Amino acid sequence: MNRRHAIRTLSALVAMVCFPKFELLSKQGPLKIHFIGLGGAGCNIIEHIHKKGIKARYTCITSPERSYLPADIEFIPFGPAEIDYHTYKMEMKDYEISKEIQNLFTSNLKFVLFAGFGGNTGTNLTRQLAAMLRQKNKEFMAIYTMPFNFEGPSHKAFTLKAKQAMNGISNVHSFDLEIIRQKYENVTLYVAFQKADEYCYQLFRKNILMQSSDPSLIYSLPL
Ligand SMILES: Nc1nc2c(ncn2[C@@H]2O[C@H](COP(=O)(O)OP(=O)(O)OP(=O)(O)O)[C@@H](O)[C@H]2O)c(=O)[nH]1
Ligand SMILES: [Mg+2]
Repeated sequence: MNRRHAIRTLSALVAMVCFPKFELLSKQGPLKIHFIGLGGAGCNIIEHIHKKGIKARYTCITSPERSYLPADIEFIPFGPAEIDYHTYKMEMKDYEISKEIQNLFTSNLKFVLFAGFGGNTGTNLTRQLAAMLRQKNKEFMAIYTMPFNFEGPSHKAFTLKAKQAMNGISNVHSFDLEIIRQKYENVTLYVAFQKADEYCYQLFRKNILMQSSDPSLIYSLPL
């Protein structure tokens, strides 16, 4: 732990001891954070975070439409609504970013992008948007999962290429789904993905708490 980190951790501890929790909670407005899910998996991750009751801005960018989303998760359709697995090809490509998506990034919130790497939408959008946000000097973080080995070598190769393309960008964190498989051997895929969504949240939480100078943030981000 470096000195800066130690001071932040200490301030957070002092705040926890000195201020009654209810006092801090009652003063809290929405966080200055915009969670953005890219592709199917990315949107599952932000839905998981939303269920924790964290007040922030949420946007889901995927296809097909998710008509059941809570009113405060904005939906932007993007990518194929249906996939033909016989002809599906993963490829590094630059999408045309619509005005609607570009307009999301005009605010001064901190953008947190989530995706599961493995499909075209989430993988390519994360790579493109991270590069765009860096170029615009926006505050952001990107968190994505790397696919299970059983998804096949072409998934691995494609996602590694995208990962390498983001190598020079700081504040990008990935999590390998194989860790879930090794840790929880006998769970269904549904449960494994739920665990993965939680890991992504924890990765975000750990990093934002390390970077933030606001010790009360710890109360807004449940464990
Ligand atoms: N964390 C998490 N990962 C998932 C989930 N579902 C799928 N994945 C992983 O995410 C990868 C990408 O899947 P999707 O998000 O459905 O793909 P996409 O980005 O929508 O891409 P398209 O093929 O263009 O629709 C998969 O290869 C899986 O490894 C999920 O619910 N949670
Ligand atoms: Mg999709």
